[in-house]
Amino acid sequence: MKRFLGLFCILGAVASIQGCKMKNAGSVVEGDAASKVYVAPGKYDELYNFVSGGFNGQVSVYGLPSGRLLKIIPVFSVNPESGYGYSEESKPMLTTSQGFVPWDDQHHLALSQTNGEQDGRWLFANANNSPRIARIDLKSFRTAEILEIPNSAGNHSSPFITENTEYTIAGTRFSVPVGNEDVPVSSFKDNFKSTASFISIDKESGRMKIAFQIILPGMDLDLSRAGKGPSHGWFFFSTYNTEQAHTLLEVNASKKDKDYIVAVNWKKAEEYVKAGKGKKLKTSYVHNVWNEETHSAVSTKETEVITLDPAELKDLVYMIPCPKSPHGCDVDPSGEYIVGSGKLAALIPVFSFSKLQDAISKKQFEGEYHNIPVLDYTKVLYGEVQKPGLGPLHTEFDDKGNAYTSFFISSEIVKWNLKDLKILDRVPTFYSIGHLMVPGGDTRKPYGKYVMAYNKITKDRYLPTGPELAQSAQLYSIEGDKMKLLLDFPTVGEPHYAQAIPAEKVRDKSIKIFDIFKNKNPYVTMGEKNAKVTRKGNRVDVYMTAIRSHLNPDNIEGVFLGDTVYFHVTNLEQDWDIPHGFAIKHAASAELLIMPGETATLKYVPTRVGIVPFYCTDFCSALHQEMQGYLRVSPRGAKVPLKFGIGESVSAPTVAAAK
Ligand code: K7E
Ligand code: CUA
Repeated sequence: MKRFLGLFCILGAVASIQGCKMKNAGSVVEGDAASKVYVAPGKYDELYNFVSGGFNGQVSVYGLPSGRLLKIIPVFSVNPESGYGYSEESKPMLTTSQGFVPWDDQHHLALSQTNGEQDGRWLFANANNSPRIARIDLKSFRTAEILEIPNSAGNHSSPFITENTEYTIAGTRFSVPVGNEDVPVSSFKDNFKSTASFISIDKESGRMKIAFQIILPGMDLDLSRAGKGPSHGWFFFSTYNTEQAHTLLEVNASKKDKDYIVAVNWKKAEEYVKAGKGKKLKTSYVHNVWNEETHSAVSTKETEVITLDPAELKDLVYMIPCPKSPHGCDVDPSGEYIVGSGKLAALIPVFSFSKLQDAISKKQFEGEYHNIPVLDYTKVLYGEVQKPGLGPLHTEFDDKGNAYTSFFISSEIVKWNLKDLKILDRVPTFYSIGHLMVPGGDTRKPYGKYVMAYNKITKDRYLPTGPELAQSAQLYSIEGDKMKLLLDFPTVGEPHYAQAIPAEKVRDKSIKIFDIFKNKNPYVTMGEKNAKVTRKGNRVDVYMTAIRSHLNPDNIEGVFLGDTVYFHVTNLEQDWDIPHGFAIKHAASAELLIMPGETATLKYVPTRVGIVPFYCTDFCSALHQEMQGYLRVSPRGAKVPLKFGIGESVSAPTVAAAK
């Protein structure tokens, strides 16, 4: 125990010394770096870079190589800027089996693939805290779907993807009791399980569905990757805490010399499911789907999953011993090499998929882990990268047979060769890198050219901003033999994994407007002449239109304390980049940002008698500032008739009321 605590103290000290030592390290940037990242005004970037937001819960989009922030896509956290999670239409997106959840922790991203190459259709994102996977549509850059994962906690090894987007994955970081939940924490070994959920993706619509869940022994599934090429049909998960500790994991989960990489044969799993070997398990989770025609989400309750037990079903799961609590578990572009990164290991083991197949067929096992065969380490090992650095976390690959591993403690990226496992180069990162990313580096066809570092600590890199400093991304050229730092920029939230894709695979599919004639929102107002206000009991519905430069109606009277008012705002514009906003004084929610052709609804409950102004928040025209109006709120029981209108019609309440 002492030994481990001691080790952590030393590692901590190394990290902080690093912090000071690197103070003037900015000089490692060479003279031509600026020209390599300069994207002239009006010119487009070469790549889209999608970056996880960590505790921000969103996904941000940068252009590369410039590092310019293009957009923040609201995914797992409410976003008052756009009304995501506040508008009536979008609230169901953030619904879970436990009700509305306004925040999450977003770590990993996966772009959809066809034949092992990025196809630019969808981006998948995980939520760690309340286990979910989101699908983002890259035509609209909006969250199209969120699926909750039952029997899971800490959905960390997620949402990695297979080479034809057959499945995206969700693995539990926390083991939890499956079935009866009310058990002592100390009964971990008996009652707690980890689960690997395989989520199928419809080829046309992208719709997700939990195909099956594999119930594994209690341990922590950390990261995962799909096999590709020859290893297509397999999924690999890194694990820690195979000691099955339930307290002081810092010490108790570092006792064994080796944990495992779990190798799952998912083609076999499909056979078992087809043959009816799966068990149906009652549970509850929700599935939220955004409809682009109604401009609203529907949340559906699901009650069942199919589970598979690898202790009973043979040839489904194998365990590969891997040193020292591996974090990353990465498969190279050829599909032959599986790289495990033991956080406390002094080497990087590289496993061979063909040797794995061979060892399985020859039954070269060194034992069992809860009735699952454990392969002989030496029989599946391709080789070890010796003395690579301190604290390896993640590995990405280029198109020339090289691997790039991030080292948190020694704060560097190390380039090494996959064939001879020799170290070729190392560059410092500023500071304490977590993930790294080569565009397409997780596919069969890496784009190469750049490696990005996503760093946890920035210290002295930017102007101080109080106790909390930005995290950062750093761009390095990998075109030559040596890596070269080109640029760094602060990120939104804490970045973990990221993806990047050549711009042309996404750019031209990007939609510019929503067709107003296809708008099927039940509260759409088709044209200004249909604008109206209706009352049913205490509920008032305002059917409002927005077009440059007025909201219609812009005068509303006959609303009383105790009413609930729904503003359904339809943006009648059919021009690119002309959203309108809607905000009303003292609304206890957000604004709405309504895209051309879209309808969105803000719920507003008046809290006092008086005149309440509302206005458009997005500077849409020369007379944007005039795009405003008034709502009159009267005491309950006051004799104020319902009237609404704009211009002349305001003074004709009877005409308006008769509409
Ligand atoms: Cu940041 Cu992928 Cu959550 Cu490693 S994990 S750093
Ligand atoms: Cu519409 Cu400003």
